[in-house]
Amino acid sequence: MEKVIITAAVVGAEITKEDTPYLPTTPDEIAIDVEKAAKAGAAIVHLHVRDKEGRPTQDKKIFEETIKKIRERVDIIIQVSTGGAVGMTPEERIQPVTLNPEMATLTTGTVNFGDEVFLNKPEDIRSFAKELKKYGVRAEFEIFDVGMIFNAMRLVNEGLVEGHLHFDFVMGVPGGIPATAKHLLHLIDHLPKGATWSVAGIGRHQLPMAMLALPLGGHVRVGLEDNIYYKKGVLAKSNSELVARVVRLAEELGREVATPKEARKILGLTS
Ligand code: KMH
Ligand code: ZN
Repeated sequence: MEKVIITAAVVGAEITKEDTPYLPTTPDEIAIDVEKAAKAGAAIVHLHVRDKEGRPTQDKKIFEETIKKIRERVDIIIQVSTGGAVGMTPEERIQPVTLNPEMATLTTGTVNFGDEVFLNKPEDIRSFAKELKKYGVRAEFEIFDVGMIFNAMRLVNEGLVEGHLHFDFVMGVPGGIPATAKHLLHLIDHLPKGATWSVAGIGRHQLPMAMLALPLGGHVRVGLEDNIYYKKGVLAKSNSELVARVVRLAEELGREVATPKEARKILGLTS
């Protein structure tokens, strides 16, 4: 089986330091945390940033500073978020793509997000896809429900997304697809041939979904963006702790963990 790519979603837009003191929020904190996660086995960092007050922002300068600090410390594939936070405008959200990161997320549909709405209009999805193409940034489709796979394929059929196709199933968001084995198999079933996939289980679903992905040949996303607990009632003390657990599970199941270089090959990021 292919080596497993572990993505560390280290910050996100929703969790605060009040929720967990272990959340990195400044560029320095994020860079230190990413280095630890990379050393633990993460090949990709899914990156959000925060302003000085710790609020989510898509500010290009803060992304630039954070990416620079990460790159000074460690080699890891940088995947910027274009999702940002609920309520941000498309213009705000797309900013980090202009920094030419290797990857960026691309959510291909609107989804209820708890009591809020994560809005992704068809026209905005197309315009995001065009920007990614323009800057040579590889998309990771963020799939919050099964219809979003078909929306992604429309972009491919329209020529707006080219090259290797990689999907991340975000499962267990209240309003999105529930995090169950049956739903995971259903999502995998609808992928185009040759595509790769990872799964990000939200909250208490993070560990079981990661465990399911490993024998199924999928890749895994973990991190404080999606889940702040190591186990019930016990906060994870760092993103690296969550990554290290997946590495141990992968080893037990006979799946080797991909380095960033190997992940680039799997994802077609290198020629
Ligand atoms: N914060 C969520 C509303 C992404 O990064 O692309 C969107 C999100 C997805 O986190
Ligand atoms: Zn995100």
